[in-house]
Amino acid sequence: MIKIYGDIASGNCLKVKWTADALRIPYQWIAIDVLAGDTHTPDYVSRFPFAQVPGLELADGRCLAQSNALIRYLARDTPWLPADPFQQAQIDQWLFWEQYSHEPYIAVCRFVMRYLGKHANERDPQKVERGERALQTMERHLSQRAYFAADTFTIADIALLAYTRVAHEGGFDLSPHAALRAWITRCETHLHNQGVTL
Ligand SMILES: N[C@@H](CCC(=O)N[C@@H](CS)C(=O)NCC(=O)O)C(=O)O
Repeated sequence: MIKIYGDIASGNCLKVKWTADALRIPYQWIAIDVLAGDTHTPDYVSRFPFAQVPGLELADGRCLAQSNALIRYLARDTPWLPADPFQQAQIDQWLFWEQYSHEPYIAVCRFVMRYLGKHANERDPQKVERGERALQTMERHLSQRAYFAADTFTIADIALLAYTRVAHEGGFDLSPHAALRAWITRCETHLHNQGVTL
């Protein structure tokens, strides 16, 4: 059986958990406490060189890191990652964008407020501005479509849902973004129907 190393408070880890749960992939969850420094032990770093969660260990001991690489691996040969190369590239463009232009702002502002206990005013203004810009990009895209990279739900939606649905915990107001809010509900319903507990 595969092992997923994760911290349940982390959206990056939840992406992997939701994917495995929805696709009925059996796994053992190894709880890692990021704030306690569990990702920096020699044993953990020997498996996962970036010293971060999530991590995936296959039954034969091979290890893989980076949330979007993990969901891409788990969703292979399923409708969540269609075989068509161009469709895969369309999914990939959102996976890369999520890690470079969304997660570093939306997730980091949430971390600062929820885990460091800071007030919204204490967030880095540049991160706030970039986070707002990311939400606007999503709203613009979703005003024409139901899902990010295809007519149906794919791993691009999983990757973007994890932190967007809790963006308010980082001080972001989703009320002006009607298409984005409708997409969140659509994705949550879809995952719920697949048996995922969010
Ligand atoms: N690009 C990585 C980011 C992973 C990441 O930032 N993980 C955080 C928790 S959400 C972590 O492990 N932080 C601990 C640390 O950096 O020491 C991914 O997508 O997996």
